[in-house]
Amino acid sequence: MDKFDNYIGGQWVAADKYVENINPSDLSDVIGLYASASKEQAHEAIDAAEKASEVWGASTPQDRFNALDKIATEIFERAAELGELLAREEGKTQPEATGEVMRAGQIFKFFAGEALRLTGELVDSVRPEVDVEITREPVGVIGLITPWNFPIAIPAWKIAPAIAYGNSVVIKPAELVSGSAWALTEIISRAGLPDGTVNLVMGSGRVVGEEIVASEKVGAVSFTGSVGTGEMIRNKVVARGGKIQLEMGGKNPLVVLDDADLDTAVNCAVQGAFYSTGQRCTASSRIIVTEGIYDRFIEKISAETEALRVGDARDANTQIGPVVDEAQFNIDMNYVEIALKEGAKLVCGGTKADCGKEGYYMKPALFIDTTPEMTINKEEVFGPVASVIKVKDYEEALKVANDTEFGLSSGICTKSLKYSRDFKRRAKAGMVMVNLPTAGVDYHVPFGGRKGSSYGNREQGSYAKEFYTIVKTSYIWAQ
Ligand code: UN1
Repeated sequence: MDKFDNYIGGQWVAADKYVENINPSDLSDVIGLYASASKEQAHEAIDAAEKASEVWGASTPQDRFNALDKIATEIFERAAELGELLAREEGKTQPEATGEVMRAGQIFKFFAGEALRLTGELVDSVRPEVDVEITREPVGVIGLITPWNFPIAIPAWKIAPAIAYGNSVVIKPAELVSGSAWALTEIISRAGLPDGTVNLVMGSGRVVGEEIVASEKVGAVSFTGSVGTGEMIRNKVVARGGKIQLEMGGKNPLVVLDDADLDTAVNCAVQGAFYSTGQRCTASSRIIVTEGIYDRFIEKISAETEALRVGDARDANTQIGPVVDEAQFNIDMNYVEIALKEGAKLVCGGTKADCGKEGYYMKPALFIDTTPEMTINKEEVFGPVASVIKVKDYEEALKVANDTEFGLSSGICTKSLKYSRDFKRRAKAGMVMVNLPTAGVDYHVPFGGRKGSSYGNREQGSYAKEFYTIVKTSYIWAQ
């Protein structure tokens, strides 16, 4: 069995412990043994990053462009192979996985360009003969803690801006998907960065994550994951004066109005709710439908959900891959039970699917006759489970859409310019989608939410520099 080590200070370093990376489509398939770092290794990585930040922080925009561009080029060249690895370890379908790899490449290309475009400002002082310069500097060492549902794109959208703006990085990927992070790091290791600029420390949150969060040497922490962990991290990092950026859950509404194109609306709902097995913080988990289209909508979405082909992530016929692991599978099933107990009507799915091999296969679950107060409409499931809420009109739909602790992505299907414009303005979310699924975002524009979904600066696009740089104001008297 192949063993995969951590990458610290420009060296591959063995660990005392390794964990199996198991394919959720076929539990007999072990992808490899991946290092599980000790606290000491996490420390070494932070020290290496601190040392490297002096060197890389002084690099030129050309150095930064060259490294990022080289990484992107190799990601594109190896997209099919990396996509297969991703599908195998995480369970999203091969086209989704390859698409995600391409997204990672595009992100590195985008930030290669951004490295060349970092500008400052020159302002006249209020005092005579004095100029004021506003410039951006690297933060120093950035700690990155990434989730299992986007094993390569999320590491990419945190690593790429970090190094484009001259920082060094310690990344701890989710243990379930170490393979993609390891492969990305291996590509990065050949990009000409100074030793220690990017360090990979695979391992548990309790060991590695805690060291990153606690270390005074880590100037900023960017985290994507659950609300509970995010809030704990925020409290610790803020208490020691560090910068923090959190992307957490969602309970994203998709509003369908009477005048919506039925095919578009059903397509948005099915894609948004069930693709990537519903394991996206941008998933459309609350489908809010006005009464004039309700019956036609339910008939069509039920038929389409029922027809979705669940199977092995790497089988070309599969539309919905397995749930990522046993723990998540049990969580999903538990939510199905709770919804049934609270009186929601299950119109399809919600049971284990038999796909001929041992894996965490679940038939996408669609509930109707649900009310906004039900648990299923309050808590994030993070699985192939969606619920429909019937409302009278647009105003009620908007009220229900905003009635949530989260605020990441909010969608509406309508042909009305009036309602789409109003929704865009009044939706309490970081992102609004009109006639598009709530999930599936571009790579060159800001990403993030409000309320319980996000905290701190936006990720991605040129807005990423707010988090990955520090502003300096210099006063110069031409004496
Ligand atoms: C997308 O919908 O394209 O963890 C991206 C997540 C998000 C990314 C969603 N941070 O699901």
